[in-house]
Amino acid sequence: FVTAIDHVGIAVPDLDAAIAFHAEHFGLEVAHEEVNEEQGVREAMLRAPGTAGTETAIQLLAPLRDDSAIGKFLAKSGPGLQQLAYRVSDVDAAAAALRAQGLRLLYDEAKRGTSDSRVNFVHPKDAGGVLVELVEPAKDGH
Ligand code: CMX
Repeated sequence: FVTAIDHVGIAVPDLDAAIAFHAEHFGLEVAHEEVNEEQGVREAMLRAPGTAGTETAIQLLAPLRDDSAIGKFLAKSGPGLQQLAYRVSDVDAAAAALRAQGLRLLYDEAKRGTSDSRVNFVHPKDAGGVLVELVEPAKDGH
């Protein structure tokens, strides 16, 4: 059910500084930026220049609050890779299939992710130490 590697997420303390770093050293461009209050993040999706928009993105995640997932990750592990996100066509079906295989999903119901996508997560302890996000893009292709 995985159709692509959607993005790799990096926890950062300062979003603007991280955007500038990735532009200066790697030439990555900001394709999208938003605040997700429920997830407690300010985030940006970065892409290589000239790519159409469906290639794997780098997601920079900065905490809005210390008690958010990213705030806690930074306090415990410091800045760095926080998640790997697979694109799926149906997040509910993907979550159900993984649950049936005995993996723990973080949410009973999918939540809102970047650009009105629907997301769920596999617990990192059930996925080889990697927080795996499942992303079903919004139907209107946001
Ligand atoms: N990657 C790998 N391991 C991780 C991890 C991560 N991102 N986050 C936590 N862990 C590990 C911890 O180190 C801990 O390991 P030990 O028990 O060996 O010390 C274990 O998982 C459990 O951690 P915890 O402290 O009990 O749980 P947390 O309160 O840190 O929560 C998690 C962990 C995954 C449940 C939480 O980060 C979460 O709900 N994540 C999903 C939401 C999210 O990441 N939102 C931000 C991004 C939003 C977006 O992508 O749009």
